[in-house]
Amino acid sequence: MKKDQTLGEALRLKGISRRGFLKFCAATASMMALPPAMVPAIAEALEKARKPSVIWLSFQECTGCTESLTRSSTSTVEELIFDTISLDYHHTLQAASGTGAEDAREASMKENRGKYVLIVDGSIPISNPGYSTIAGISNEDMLMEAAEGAAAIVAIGSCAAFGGIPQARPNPTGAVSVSDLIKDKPIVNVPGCPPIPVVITGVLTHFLTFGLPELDHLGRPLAFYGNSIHDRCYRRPFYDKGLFAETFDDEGARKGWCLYKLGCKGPTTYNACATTKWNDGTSFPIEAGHPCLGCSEPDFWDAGSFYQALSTPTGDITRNTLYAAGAGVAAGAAIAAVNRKHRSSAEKRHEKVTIDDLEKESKS
Ligand code: FSX
Repeated sequence: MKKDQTLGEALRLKGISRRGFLKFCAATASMMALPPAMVPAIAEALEKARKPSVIWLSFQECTGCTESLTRSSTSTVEELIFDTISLDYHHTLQAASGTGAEDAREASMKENRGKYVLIVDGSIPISNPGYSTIAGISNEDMLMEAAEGAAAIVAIGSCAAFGGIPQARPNPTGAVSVSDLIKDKPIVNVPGCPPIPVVITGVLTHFLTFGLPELDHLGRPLAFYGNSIHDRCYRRPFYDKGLFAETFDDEGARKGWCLYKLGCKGPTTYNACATTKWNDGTSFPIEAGHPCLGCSEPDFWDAGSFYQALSTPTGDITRNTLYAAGAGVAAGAAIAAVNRKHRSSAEKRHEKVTIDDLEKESKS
């Protein structure tokens, strides 16, 4: 894609049909919790968008976030849109290495000053600058320099968003999150260990079309983190009826009952796993029979045993009190009420619109 080419032009050159494009816009609207009436506006904004420069820095992490993004089994319009950003620096994906790669980063920061999107994955060690360096530059120095000229920062993964596993007790490197260090730039947190690929591309798409998305109190886009896993879980009716698996091989487990008593953190975890799922919408951990670990919440690694039922879960006091009083139908209903307050516009994601409607609308 040429620098001055719009995204619409680039997608047409790649052979994406108008129908395929509108289908993607409809899915994007639904994913971003925007009403169907916004689809033509998304299509128009994407048509005209020019590729932004993106600088991606990886610090203390396992590369799971990049693996998540690149492990899509089929070629999708989301991937093509991701192709059409200018990924000017990503030390796992770039072809350049050594001084060539660092020169490209410096040149891109200079050329796109004030306009580039900075994506960060991994936490930043501040106990000793030598714990993690790239090209001899400490993670902290590289972050501060790159953040200064960025239009916005996206902290991908729980490590960048909240400190993640590197920050788990005893936190030997003094790991901190991006927002612990940067206070004067818009930061979007996209936690998860790793985050869902379509959530990463959804956030970038939102930025391309309408700028920064609406965020929750932890800086997460409400469109993806506005509901708890529990609220959208297909096993939820069993919870409401008090039907629980007690072990991994009992009758309840075989019948697909609720995993709450096996330690599921779904009630206190906000993410889109139960709706977007993983591996191109194939499944998610709870569907595979494993409790949610709560990986998109702060301190998930230290929050308690993964296999012990929540009794005093993290989260607001109302939920803690309810769980202390015992789980059941009444608690489930009350938790749902608490969660509803958290949701805001995310409710609108399930409104439906057909592709034929959109084609008609775009022609009129
Ligand atoms: Fe952390 Fe990501 Fe977990 Fe790993 O980059 S969120 S350890 S999946 O790789 O940062």
